Amino acid sequence: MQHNPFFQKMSFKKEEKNSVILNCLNKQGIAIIKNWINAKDVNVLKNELDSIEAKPPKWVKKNKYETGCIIDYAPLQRHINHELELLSNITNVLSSKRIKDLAISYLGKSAVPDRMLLHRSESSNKPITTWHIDNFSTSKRALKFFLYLSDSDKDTGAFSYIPGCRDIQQLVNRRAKTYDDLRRNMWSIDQNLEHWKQEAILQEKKGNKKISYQITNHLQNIMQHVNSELNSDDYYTVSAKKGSLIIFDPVGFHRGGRIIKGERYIIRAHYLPFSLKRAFSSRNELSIFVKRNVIKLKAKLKGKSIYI
Ligand SMILES: O=C(O)CCC(=O)C(=O)O
Ligand SMILES: [Fe+2]
Repeated sequence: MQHNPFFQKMSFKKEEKNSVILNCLNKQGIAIIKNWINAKDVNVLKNELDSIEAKPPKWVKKNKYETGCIIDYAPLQRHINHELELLSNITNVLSSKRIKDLAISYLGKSAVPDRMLLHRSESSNKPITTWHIDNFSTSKRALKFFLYLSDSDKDTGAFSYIPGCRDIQQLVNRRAKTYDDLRRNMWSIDQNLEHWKQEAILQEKKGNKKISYQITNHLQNIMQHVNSELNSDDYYTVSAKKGSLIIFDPVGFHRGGRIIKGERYIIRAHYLPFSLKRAFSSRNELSIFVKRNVIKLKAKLKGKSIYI
């Protein structure tokens, strides 16, 4: 299974040094690691996904779609609910020391595995997602670890990613005043490429010819392959065998492909810099954990004993 030749230079063996992988992530926003886990371990994780889908505990969020299912949980929930044996294989693989080290080197010391998602998709004439970027309410940065549990190519829903967008998109994201603005006006590729055009003009006016040229050049390359959110060729498709790990910065345009036959199994972890704001505001169970402890502490200060 061969993916687009330009992804070859972003593909590594597991033995590769972290510094080389990070260098690629910083330049391209994506790195692909072949054989991250072997076929036997893939089956263990796939069975874990199937059994949790069949009988999910209350603390996981199960989103059932016409075309499959996403199980979504914050790893800390297992601790809070004293159910450490559940999802232990998937959680361990997605929060291994190596993955944490890579996330910390890329995002800084405060990086934490915010959520884990287990995703089974069935065949459909719609793609799994349209072309988009991800925005987060409490963080400008994130890193995702996406592990294929089935072989994926253009006909089986492979993930697609446009390398080299990070710095331009971060520049463009500064145009948004609020998170709501980002979410509403800077999510799809169509919305964002319009912002890219305006940014190129603005940079030209400011005399930043080099940046303006870089934006226009990248924009033209992208538009040769992507016509709209739904319509593109397979130039940016990351075909890879089961057991491959894709690490990507979601500020670069990406999408889940169309599944013509069979099913796609993937699991992924979202690493974000930990922020207190997020701990208090998000639907992440971490917030419950922090809130509980703050309530306990306040009660203690007032001399009350409290159990929550
Ligand atoms: O399922 C896919 O291939 C795309 C997922 C995605 O958009 C994401 O992980 O941010
Ligand atoms: Fe996404």
